[in-house]
Amino acid sequence: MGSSAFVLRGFALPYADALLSAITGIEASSPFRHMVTPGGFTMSVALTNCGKWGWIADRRGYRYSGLDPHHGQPWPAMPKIFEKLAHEAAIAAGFNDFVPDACLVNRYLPGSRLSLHQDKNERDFEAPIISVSLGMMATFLFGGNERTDKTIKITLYHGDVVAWGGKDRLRYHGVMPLKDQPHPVLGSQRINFTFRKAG
Ligand code: MD3
Ligand code: FE
Repeated sequence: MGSSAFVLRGFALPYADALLSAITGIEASSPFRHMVTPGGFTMSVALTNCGKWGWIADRRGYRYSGLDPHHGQPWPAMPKIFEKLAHEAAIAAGFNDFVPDACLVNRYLPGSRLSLHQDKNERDFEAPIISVSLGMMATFLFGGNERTDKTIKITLYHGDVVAWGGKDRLRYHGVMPLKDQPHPVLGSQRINFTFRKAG
């Protein structure tokens, strides 16, 4: 990967049970939903958030909001164990003092995909992003700073963590349509958490 992007294989395995049981609480108040992009496309990935800020898409654009538009209430708090995982993974990748204030939770089913994009709704591009994969494997696409730059493919497995920042922070990335290769614990789904400093 780029010089400021790191794949930490299996780093989240000790946290997997805690992450999965926390999802039950999060989705009870802020359910997974398929957002509609400003262009009018319904995302194949279902998403929810926890933490102070949640990422949303609607016909007006992409942004972070302190309130879940589903019910107009704040997003569920970020569990302490999420903060700890993100902080420890950041340190392992050489990013000190990372304290996330947003956690996007993406749920993929067979066929779900995420087209090439940059993560640029955050206020501060100095902070890294930490991504945690659980469940079915996915083929991740990692491009350059322009949409048309060549991409490389990286397979991400249950428990893998990716940390990126610095000069790689704004690189285009995406996820290929998921194949149905059921995971022994999660079955036919993949859950991805991305921890960010949004505010
Ligand atoms: C970006 N999620 O939610 S995270 C997203 O697997 C998102 O759900 C994907 O992109 C997912 O915005 C991918 C993993 C990742 C890894 C390395 C990157 C994103 C990256 C390097 C540069 C930029
Ligand atoms: Fe992204």
